Amino acid sequence: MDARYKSREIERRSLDVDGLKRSFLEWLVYSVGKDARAATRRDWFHTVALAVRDRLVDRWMDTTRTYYQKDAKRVYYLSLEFLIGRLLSNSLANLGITEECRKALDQIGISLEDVVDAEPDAALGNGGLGRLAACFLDSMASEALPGYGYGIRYEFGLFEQRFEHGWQVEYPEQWLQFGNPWEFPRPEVLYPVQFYGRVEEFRDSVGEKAYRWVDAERVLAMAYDTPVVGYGGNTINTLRLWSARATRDFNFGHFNDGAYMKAVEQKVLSENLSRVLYPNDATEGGKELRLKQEYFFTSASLQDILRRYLQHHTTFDNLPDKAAIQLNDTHPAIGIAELMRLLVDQHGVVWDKAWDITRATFSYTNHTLLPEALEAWPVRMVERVLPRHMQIIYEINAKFLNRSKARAAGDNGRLSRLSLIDERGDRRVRMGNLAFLGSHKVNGVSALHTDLMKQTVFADFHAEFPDRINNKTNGITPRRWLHQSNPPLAALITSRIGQGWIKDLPQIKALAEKADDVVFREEFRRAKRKNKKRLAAFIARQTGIEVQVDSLFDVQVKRMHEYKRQLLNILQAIALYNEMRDNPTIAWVPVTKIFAGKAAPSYHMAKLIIKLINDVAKVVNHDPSVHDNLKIVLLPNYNVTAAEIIMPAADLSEQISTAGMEASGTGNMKLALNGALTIGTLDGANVEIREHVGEDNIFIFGLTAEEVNDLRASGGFNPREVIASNPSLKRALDMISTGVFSPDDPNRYHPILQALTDGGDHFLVTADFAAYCEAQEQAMELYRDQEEWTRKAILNTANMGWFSSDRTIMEYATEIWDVHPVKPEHVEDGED
Ligand code: KOT
Repeated sequence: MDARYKSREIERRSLDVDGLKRSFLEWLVYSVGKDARAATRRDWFHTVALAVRDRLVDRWMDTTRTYYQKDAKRVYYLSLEFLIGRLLSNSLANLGITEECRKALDQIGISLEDVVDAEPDAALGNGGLGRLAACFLDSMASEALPGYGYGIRYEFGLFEQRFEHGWQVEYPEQWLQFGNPWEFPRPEVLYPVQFYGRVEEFRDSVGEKAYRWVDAERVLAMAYDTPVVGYGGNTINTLRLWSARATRDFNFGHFNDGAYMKAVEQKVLSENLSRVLYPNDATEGGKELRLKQEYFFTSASLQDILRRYLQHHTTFDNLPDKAAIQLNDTHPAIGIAELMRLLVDQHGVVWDKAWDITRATFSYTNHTLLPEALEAWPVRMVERVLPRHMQIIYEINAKFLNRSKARAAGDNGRLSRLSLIDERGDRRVRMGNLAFLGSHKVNGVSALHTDLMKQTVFADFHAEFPDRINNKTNGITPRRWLHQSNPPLAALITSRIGQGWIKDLPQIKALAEKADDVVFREEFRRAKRKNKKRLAAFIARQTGIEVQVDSLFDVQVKRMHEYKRQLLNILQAIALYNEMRDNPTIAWVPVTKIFAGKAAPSYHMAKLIIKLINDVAKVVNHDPSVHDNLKIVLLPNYNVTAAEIIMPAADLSEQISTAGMEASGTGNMKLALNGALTIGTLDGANVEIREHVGEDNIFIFGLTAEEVNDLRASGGFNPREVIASNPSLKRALDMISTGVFSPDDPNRYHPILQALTDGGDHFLVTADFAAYCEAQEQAMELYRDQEEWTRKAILNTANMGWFSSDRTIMEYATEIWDVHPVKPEHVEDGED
């Protein structure tokens, strides 16, 4: 190798300031093709990202080679969503070169923050489920686990949300518009995925009945790899996302005029498969393209997994010892039928053996009990799109129901509930039942949610397989959600207890004793104040609203959904507004209510709630009689990047879902870790947060899941009576219904009022209103005593160690996957 080339190679890996600086200048000119004077912020982002990427490629390859050479058991996390956000600061922090990079850029006259801010936010997910997948990738790499993420490389991520006249309007999110420096296209990693066609029966070589799928349409799945840097930069795992490509038939065919245009149209249509992320959170659309997306990425991933396995093995007997496949909800559950198809039809494995292998390989995480989110595909659609899979599902079902018949003697209801086919109305395939049956372990995402799974949707399956359901309470990565997003608090913590907490979050417990230290409290408050100033500036930039930094920042950020009850929050805001106007002489605790969240484009009620919040904000924020003691802000386009600014600045964390409806929540964890006090119901992981932070350091209110269940079952709940007996609630609702907030259209909020009254108030907003207001008053009272508030805030941060996704992921690794940490070695050859 020539010496110049070699020295450049070494330079590419240099982690010091000079090496970084030289690299930046070289990348800017030779790859981005710009001169330093002409370079835009975006050019600098691409430059820095490419230079940083150079510094992880070697270790990435070492990691992959080590897994290969050791034939390590891998875990494959199949998820239709990965809500990653930005990667530059994350990569710098995990490689430990943030300060070196900052200095190198300073010397060129560029600010690192500006560069970081030029990165688009990769929003390949809707909310909690997708963000959890991203936290898990970080934790798997940080724990040196051989973990791969598999998903779809959507060209358009979750829509961009803007408000026009207070209404949500959706715009396409074009995150790939200017290229993505983190991804490596792998045009050679290409798998065919089939749709439609029919199944042919034939006799195999030993005269047994066999099946083949013929006359199908084909699409190719092409891989794009993104390195996933673990903390410390030693393990660098892979996120492999599939993009749809038309088959080569198109490229090589020759056509007459008409056929040519048709063929091009066909190409565009088949490549639409990976065009756009479905924007529904916890609702199921039932659209054919969605089913095709699910099968597309699952099939490509399974083909890739088997290809990797076959590099070391000749039979499939050991597949479960070498591969664990985790289904992130039922979206990839068709993979159970697909693995059966690949094993039986393509590799000649006998059915019973294939079934044992399949069940031992798969496990399934359930993320919601909401009936509208449980996937159930029309049988007629599955028959048409995936005819062989429909047969396989029937076969699995027949064998299972036959076996269960004996035990279900006399209970036909039980058998029909266990069936993979819902025979009521148009027949449907129950993907949850398929996922359950085809997995050796099934988990919920918080203790309460797992219990409810056993009692409700999976009660019959639980009776049949009592060891299958287990709990894995969610977690969040402390790297992104404290170390990276909250520099003032991270620095304070490290100054007192060292930096061990970044990798081992339970160490943060050592802060608990400092809650009584007045100096520490002062510093903790100062860190919070800095973050609040940053958020106030962000709010001013995004909305033009000026907020008081020293007001109580009361934060509810999450998808807009009736069960999450943003409505309860805004009703309390109206009640507080009225009290402030009625009692102008009281020294009110100034409050800033901060909301953010997207509504699914077809979810009219959620969109109407957005409009209501914006309408109430307009009235309240301009009313001089409240003396700026109350401000209401609805930030547009909530995403991971916005969350990184909001979470560190919150005083109060709103986790107020109808008990029993939020599977876990993870925003609740991010906020508490950053020192916000929770006001919440006993729902999802709030229950466990209370146990860890202590009941004196959290505001719990409202009906429990059991009470909700009983109240609904009794049929005796009458929201009109509740409203009539609560003057402050009645007044708030009257103001809405008489057009105080919508003078241009007084009837605008009729659907909301209707839902809360004649509609029966399914989400029990009115039932919890009084208890919620009381809890809010307690919070405001406590906030007057800044020393006591800070003490509790510190105790929240100190007691959140258990909620690290490192803990969650190690529980999956030991209790479900049986995968173990593998430390990468510098090895020379091998392949993936
Ligand atoms: C379900 C179907 C389609 C799209 C999204 C979902 C979904 C999302 N189901 N649950 N979630 C959220 O997952 C988070 C991570 O486990 C939970 O914390 C949260 O409570 C769920 O709502």
